[in-house]
Amino acid sequence: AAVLILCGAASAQTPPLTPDIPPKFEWPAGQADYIKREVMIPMRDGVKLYTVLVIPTGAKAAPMLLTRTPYNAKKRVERNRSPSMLATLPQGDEVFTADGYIRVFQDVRGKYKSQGDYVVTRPLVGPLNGSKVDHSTDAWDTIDWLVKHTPESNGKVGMIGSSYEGFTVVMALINPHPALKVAAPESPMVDGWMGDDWFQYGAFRQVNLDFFTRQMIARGEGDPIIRDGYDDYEALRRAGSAGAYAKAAGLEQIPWWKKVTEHPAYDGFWQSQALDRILAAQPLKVPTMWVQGIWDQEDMWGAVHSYAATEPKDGDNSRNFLVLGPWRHSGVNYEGSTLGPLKFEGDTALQFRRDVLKPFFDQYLKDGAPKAATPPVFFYETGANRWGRYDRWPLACDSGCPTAMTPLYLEADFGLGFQPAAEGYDEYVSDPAKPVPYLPRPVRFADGDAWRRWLLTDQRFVADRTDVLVYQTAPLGTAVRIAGAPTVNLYASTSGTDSDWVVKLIDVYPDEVPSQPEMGGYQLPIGIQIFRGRYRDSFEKPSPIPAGQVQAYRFVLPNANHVFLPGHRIMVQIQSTLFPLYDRNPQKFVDNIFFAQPADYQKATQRVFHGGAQGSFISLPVVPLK
Ligand code: PG9
Repeated sequence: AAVLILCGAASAQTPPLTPDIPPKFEWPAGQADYIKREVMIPMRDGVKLYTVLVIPTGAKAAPMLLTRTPYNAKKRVERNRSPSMLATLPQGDEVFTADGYIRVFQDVRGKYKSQGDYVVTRPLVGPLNGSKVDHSTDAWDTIDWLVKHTPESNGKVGMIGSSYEGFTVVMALINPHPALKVAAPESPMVDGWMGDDWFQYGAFRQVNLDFFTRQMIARGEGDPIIRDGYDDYEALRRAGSAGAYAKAAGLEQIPWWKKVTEHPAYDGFWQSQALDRILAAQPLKVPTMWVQGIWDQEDMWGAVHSYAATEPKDGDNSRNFLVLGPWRHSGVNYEGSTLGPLKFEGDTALQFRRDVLKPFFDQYLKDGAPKAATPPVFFYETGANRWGRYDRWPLACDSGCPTAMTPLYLEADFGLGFQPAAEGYDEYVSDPAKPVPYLPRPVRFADGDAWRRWLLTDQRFVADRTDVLVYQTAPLGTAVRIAGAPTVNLYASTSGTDSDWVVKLIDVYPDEVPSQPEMGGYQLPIGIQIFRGRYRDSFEKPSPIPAGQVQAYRFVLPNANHVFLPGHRIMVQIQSTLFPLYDRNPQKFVDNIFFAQPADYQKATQRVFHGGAQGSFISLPVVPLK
């Protein structure tokens, strides 16, 4: 009987060599709580843009939330493959998804499933764009189509997005469609030369080199640059100039690379694309919340400068709002209870999205929603670890603010203080062959975690280098609060004819921090800025630095709302390289640094002056403690 049973079982079994890939597989039709509608929306020039709407089942008179992206709309609505709308949409959308919003993502023209040509941050119709279409018209045409073809909606649209997606939000604010009721550009790319993505005050951001190939060698997802070594510091140092590295990597085939290298200075190409300048010239029609991370490692310029540009036209504080949270780039859309070594009071990103952003959007998008109690400025107070609500920003500045700036002087013997110092200088040799790294080596651009927290790196890893000057106060007896943009007033000379200057404002923790022992002595950057010296008199027309002559360099550090607590010290570090994040200045004036030759790179003796009429100081936006 046993034998019979075995034979019977064997005949019903799947033969062992049956191919394991079935000719056809169908997922069970689950009970999704949403429908996905994929459409091709026609633009005014006939080009159709791929758009995906995620609509809650049974939605009626629902508001629409639109993001226009170069990063694959289809993937943006597939965080998980799930019948749950909450699981399928991005984490940051949770507050909207849970409340019945229709979510819309669209591929910008030329990327992924959209038709047309891709032009990186395509300029507005005008001198740089002879066509009839740009992101402003594409947003207009999209919104027009959405309100006419989405019966589940109430005909009201909000736009949101970070970084490049934030740029497309800003573009939609220029001549906006009347159905665009509210907007939140998050870390928007606004001025690619001054401080967003491509350059910072003229220093080129090599960290973006992979973006060229990832984004521009294919309509879909491209690949990063091929590496011939583990350490990007070494690879880029060996290559020499950014141009030499890019040439070896094949980037000369990419028109955007050529455009960037043809415009190393702040000429008309960059000036006419700077969206904060364009916004300043027209009234803001749509209520807009400008959002940014305090330690945003990619787009430190866009949100605060756009807010500042539009604020004069918003006398009654009804349209222009500013938010800065303790986040990395785009961190607003993720979990925000820690950043690097810092721990906050709860999930600051969720607090913002739930308590400020969502009621703000509801007010303009949901029929009959109450007016939100939106603070004109919502800015996390680092150090004190709490949110601050303000009527204006900044609270201290050179003119027109409630409080004037306070000079913090570099002193002899590497001191730093609020009293003018004795005259003198300190010097170091900056050697392009041994540039100061921005992260402990090995440096790998592909290391996303390191990149996301680099702006909070403990600066002790370079503080003892002979090419880094370090000035600090005594431990503070009372807290010092700053609320605005610290401004560097550097008086320095170089033995070369060109030079970069990197200035860091740092909060030095006490030697012992019992609640978090690893923070003992930590040198926490509050702001780091690089300035390319050839632009000291004109961003548009660079000029050689006269060797050995003291020059004034004035530039702005990122906005801060920070409390240096009692027992902490304020520190300033000065150096001339920040590598390989930024390309190296050869320290000899050449026509175009992108193409500097190996022989152009030379050591230079740098002198930083303190005291007297040419004494360096930082203008600090010190404000009274609450
Ligand atoms: N910071 C990225 C970027 C924006 C615009 C141009 C190039 C890069 C981004 O995160 O989208």
